[in-house]
Amino acid sequence: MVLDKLGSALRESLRKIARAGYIDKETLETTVKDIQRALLAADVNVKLVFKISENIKKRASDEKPKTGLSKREHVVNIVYEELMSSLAGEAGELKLKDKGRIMLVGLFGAGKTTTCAKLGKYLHKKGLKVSMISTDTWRPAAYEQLKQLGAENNIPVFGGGKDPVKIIKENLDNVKDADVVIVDSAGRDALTQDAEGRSIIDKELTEELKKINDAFKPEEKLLIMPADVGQKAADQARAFNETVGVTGVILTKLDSSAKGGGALTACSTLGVPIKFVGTGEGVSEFDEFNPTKFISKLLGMGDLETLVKKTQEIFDEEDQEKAKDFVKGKFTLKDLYKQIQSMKKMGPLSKVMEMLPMGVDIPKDQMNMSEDRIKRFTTIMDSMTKEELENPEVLSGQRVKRIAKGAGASVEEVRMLLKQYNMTKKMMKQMGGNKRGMNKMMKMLKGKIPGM
Ligand SMILES: Nc1nc2c(ncn2[C@@H]2O[C@H](COP(=O)(O)OP(=O)(O)OP(=O)(O)O)[C@@H](O)[C@H]2O)c(=O)[nH]1
Ligand SMILES: [Mg+2]
Repeated sequence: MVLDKLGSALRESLRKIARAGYIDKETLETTVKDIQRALLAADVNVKLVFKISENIKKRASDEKPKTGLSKREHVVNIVYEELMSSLAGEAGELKLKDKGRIMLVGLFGAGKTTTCAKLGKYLHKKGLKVSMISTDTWRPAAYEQLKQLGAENNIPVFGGGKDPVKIIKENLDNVKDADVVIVDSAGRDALTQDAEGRSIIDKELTEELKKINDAFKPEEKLLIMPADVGQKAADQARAFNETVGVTGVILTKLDSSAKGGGALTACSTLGVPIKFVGTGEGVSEFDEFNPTKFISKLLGMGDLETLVKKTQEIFDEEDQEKAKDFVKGKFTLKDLYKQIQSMKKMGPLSKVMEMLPMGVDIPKDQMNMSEDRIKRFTTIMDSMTKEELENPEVLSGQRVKRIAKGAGASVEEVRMLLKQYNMTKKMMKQMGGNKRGMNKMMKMLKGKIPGM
């Protein structure tokens, strides 16, 4: 993913600073060059890259470290601040009235329909009553696509017909009880050009969006843009803004593009707030965009808040106690079993790990527990006794054989599970040993989870 590449390159340059005994001019030059290279590879505008590097160099040599900060921390902090101000833009929250209305706009395949469902689910989870209307009469089966996504997430979807404005008008009554209504609109292939060579939206779509805007009167008009549009993001934002007055952007496909820096900086330069980001095809792969968190994560400073929030949503009270033991490395196979189930809900383990602070380096292959393997492990654990689950130490060779037989698995597989268990335990202990990160995490957990 874009941010993987950019992130690891940036983290590597910061690590170099951290390793350097003393920061001289040469170290600074090399670091700035590394950062430049990373930003350019992520499609960040050349001029902006130049500005960022000049600022870092100038500030690092002119400014004195703040009290309590070492020279190294000072430089890391400057890098962070410079990236924050030029890369991340404003934090964007939804600004909705009592009866919130949101309209999604964007070009073909940008991810409007998927995002409609993602946003619907996000608001639904906040306890709001959500309804969706599909006004896309352009793409065949657009209404059915949204209806299906809605049904999977218990959100009513309305639509059907040939005239978008009529669809809105006919369904206003159906959605009158909803707290928030989201409209999914039609797209077009690409921007066209006007007589002066400016990129504009196709005339027909312009008319259509304007009419929907007038009939629906949404407070939020969100432009859905895939991260891989790169520098063209600026044109898109301007063109849609001229048509309906864009109030924010949802950047999609941040998982699959190597060039997300272009779209990010374009929004930041234009001052259009990015409100959410899409990070996968799944309906849950959707996050609020918070610049501080975003840049912290990119630089490997750990996105603890998000992790805590996700953890909170998933663990019930009993599990919260367990979670405390879990991160201390104190847990049995039974807990692993439970954790595996919870992790499945949280998303891939690798994503969870990305949110942890820098310094917890876990080899990628240790995280990649595939769905299949999780299923196999679950079956194996199902054929263990309560005693064995609670005290894995009692597992003798003979017991392992019995379990394998009971689960229709090989002895190898059972051993693999035990290895995974020991590895996870060790990993958690290591994390517990990473005092700074851990303390920070526990502190945050204490504040957020009752009883901790
Ligand atoms: N990897 C990834 N894929 C996404 C994301 N968001 C959407 N997609 C995929 O992008 C494709 C297009 O998504 P849609 O939601 O149909 O796009 P749309 O803007 O409604 O497209 P039209 O209705 O044709 O204009 C689908 O295959 C989605 O699964 C994302 O955040 N990450
Ligand atoms: Mg669509």
